[in-house]
Amino acid sequence: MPLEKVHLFEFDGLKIDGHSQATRKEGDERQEGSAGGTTGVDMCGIGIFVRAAPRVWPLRMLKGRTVAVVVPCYNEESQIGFVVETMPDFVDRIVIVNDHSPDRTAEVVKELIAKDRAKGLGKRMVPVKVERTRWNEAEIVLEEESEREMAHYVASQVVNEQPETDRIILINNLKNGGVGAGIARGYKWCKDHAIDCTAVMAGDGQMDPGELESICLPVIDEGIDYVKGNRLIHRSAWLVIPRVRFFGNSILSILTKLASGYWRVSDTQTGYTAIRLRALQAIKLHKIYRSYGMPNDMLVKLNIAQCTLREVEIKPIYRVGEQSKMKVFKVIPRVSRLLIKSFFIRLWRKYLFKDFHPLFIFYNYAFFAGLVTIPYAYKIIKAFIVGEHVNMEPLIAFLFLATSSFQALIFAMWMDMQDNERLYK
Ligand SMILES: Nc1nc2c(ncn2[C@@H]2O[C@H](COP(=O)(O)OP(=O)(O)OP(=O)(O)O)[C@@H](O)[C@H]2O)c(=O)[nH]1
Ligand SMILES: [Mg+2]
Repeated sequence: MPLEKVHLFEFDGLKIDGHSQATRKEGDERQEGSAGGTTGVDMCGIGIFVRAAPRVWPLRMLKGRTVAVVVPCYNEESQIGFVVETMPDFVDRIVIVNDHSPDRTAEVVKELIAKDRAKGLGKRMVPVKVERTRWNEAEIVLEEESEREMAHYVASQVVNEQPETDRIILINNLKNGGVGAGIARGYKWCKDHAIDCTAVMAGDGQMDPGELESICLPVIDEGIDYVKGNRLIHRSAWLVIPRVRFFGNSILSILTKLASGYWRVSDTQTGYTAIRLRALQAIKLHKIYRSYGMPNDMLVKLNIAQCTLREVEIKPIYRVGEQSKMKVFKVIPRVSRLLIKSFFIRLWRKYLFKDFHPLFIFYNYAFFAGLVTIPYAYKIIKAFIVGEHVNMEPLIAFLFLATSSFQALIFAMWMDMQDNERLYK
């Protein structure tokens, strides 16, 4: 902690700080800090005090933009220290969401906060509020709605005593909400503080901090709305990723292409991402799926909001002391159900209510005709098995419905791909 010389003059027992405000330069870092402790000796009434002034770090930023990293944690007492200590310097805030872990995660993070605070304070960051003017009723309404939505998040509390200046923010959920709920809460903090680029890194140390910059830069430099890592395109993927996870991830990636409309996306299960403020504001954060299907659900929501997407190659990292909490065989059917539902939500919201597109008709006809085909198919197969004569009528109906349904499906997918091409950057 740097020492600052402060001259004190005593007049009738009244001490006056001789460090004149007028001598402070505009933007002087110290203006942001709270008063530090005073040490030293006051000799004979006129003394020289040496006050330990807390150092205030300017915002670190990446190319002049604020960056925060949300870290969801559940029972990560052994890993979180490493994740925080290796966080790149340009990160302005590390928002750790501890999801009611029964282990010492919260205590470990509190120790990290104290240790970090001893190095100096972060520049003040407070929630950004809209000031009412004649023309911004719309922004005010949105801000009020965002405050009301707080009731829909898992109840939580910000633990920091100095949340405005601490670089590490600890949010404790009062009950376990799941990884998606944890990230959503971290996103909310970043949205309220108008962070330009918000990344997500797991608390289990499976993400290389050296890759954070390449994940954040497209958001900052090119204004891409959402950037996600992709481990499956890394040449070591097949060798490093455990087989069950590789196949599970591949199945969910295929379903996510269909559901989300980002047809070129893969490795949908990675959590290493960065999002632009505009995109955080475009989706309802409290509605994000609360468990492991969160990255998939996020892609669907982003697509409906017409957000652009970029994938960046990252390394798969396993066996670094992490303990996965994911039960793959439970997660796959759950996320698959979510994705089927999400597909229809996207279809109706994006291609009927928000903006009409003929692919809405093609998809719906394909499904309708496909359903009507089933009884005819059943009749024909049954007749075939028992050796009965098949009437012409069901045969023609079956052929017509099956072919047109298949053709409509192909057309719909094709149009869907074309329409979404512009969002994949
Ligand atoms: N907030 C919150 N975080 C969780 C929860 N479960 C897991 N996490 C965190 O989410 C991150 C990823 O969880 P993992 O279970 O390792 O899942 P994964 O890394 O996607 O998958 P693996 O390939 O199995 O490691 C870690 O930082 C966990 O601490 C939870 O219930 N709530
Ligand atoms: Mg993990």
